[in-house]
Amino acid sequence: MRAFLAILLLLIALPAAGHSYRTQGVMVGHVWAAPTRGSDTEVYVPLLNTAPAADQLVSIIAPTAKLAELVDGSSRRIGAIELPPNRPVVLKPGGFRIRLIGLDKPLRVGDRIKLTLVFAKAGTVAIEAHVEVGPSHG
Ligand SMILES: [Cu+2]
Repeated sequence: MRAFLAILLLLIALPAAGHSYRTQGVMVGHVWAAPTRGSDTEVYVPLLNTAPAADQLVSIIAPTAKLAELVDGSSRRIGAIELPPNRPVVLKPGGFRIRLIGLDKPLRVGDRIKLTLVFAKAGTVAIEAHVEVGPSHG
């Protein structure tokens, strides 16, 4: 519960931090990705569905990768990540997350990656992931 509140407060505070996004019904917090080993990476982000009904993250458009997919905590590809109403869902290392395969160039700390998140109901939102060894905030 404490983590829940912390994340919720963080998401509310994030617009002031200047690196967050909002689409109709979903708030998107600090987006980050690990520097590459090989040509793949993972992308992590807190999401909060502010709509009254459940939604889903269904896909990612990543122009600089051959393949972008959603995976679960066992690294298995999944079709969607559930977003219950008003409950933060944090894509993080070892949990649900985004995997980018076949990047067109190596990612170094400080680089940015443009992505578009596609939600079942909330539509799409263009975002930019910061390449970091760990989240610089959020
Ligand atoms: Cu940020």
